Amino acid sequence: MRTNIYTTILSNKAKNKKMFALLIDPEKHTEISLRNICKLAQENRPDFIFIGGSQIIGSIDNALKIIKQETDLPIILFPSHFSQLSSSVECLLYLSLTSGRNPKFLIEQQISSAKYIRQHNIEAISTSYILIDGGKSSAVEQVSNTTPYNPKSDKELIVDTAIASELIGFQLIYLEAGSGAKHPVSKEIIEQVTQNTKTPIIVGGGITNIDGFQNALSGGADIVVIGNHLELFPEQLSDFTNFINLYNKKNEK
Ligand code: 1GP
Repeated sequence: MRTNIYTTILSNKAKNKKMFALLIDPEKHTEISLRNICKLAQENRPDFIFIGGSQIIGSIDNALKIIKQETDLPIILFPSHFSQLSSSVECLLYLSLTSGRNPKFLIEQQISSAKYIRQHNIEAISTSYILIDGGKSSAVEQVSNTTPYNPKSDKELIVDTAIASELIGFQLIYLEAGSGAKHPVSKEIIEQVTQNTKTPIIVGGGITNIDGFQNALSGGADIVVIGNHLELFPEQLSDFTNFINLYNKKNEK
């Protein structure tokens, strides 16, 4: 194992240190804008760079090379499809779409990629990926052909899915409102999940301001992911990193 990012996540959670992941979708960048966001990341130091996107066709190796030239931050592949796997990746979220009932995204893709992950010694962090309707049809929904959970009528189901994920042994639970969601996952849902589980929780989708960021953190998210908003306004990265640093100073054990 070249890296052990999961150990870092667990030790941060034990200290109540919240984490922030900048999501980079290489398809949405030119080389110049990719270098720019990575330089900002290197200066402002979110905890992780997630790399992923639903429209990626072909190899992510070039984007990875650029990211690694500009920053030494840990990079985690957040694949929408396991064909995006690359031997240049050191860690990935090994996602199962547990809100959906499509075997392809529950276990089949994982089986197809298992040997490759083993052979290339990639750290795979098993992640229960729970898609919650964010008010806009998401790419995940379309690609996986599954229905997201309803944030109002499926609250119990969301919590039960999170508990089941923990019982099964998933290492992370990702509460996802979908890329560019109109409504991020509510604080109430995050609270209900975190009150019923001990597994580290990732929250993402549709977070565009400090209020949304704070809601996710105070609801109990361990890692908050922002993609779209920082693609549009990369200069705001420091607002989020400054905020989480202060938040952690006040709350860290
Ligand atoms: C999407 O959770 C991530 O899969 C982040 O979403 O791009 O809306 O921030 P945004």
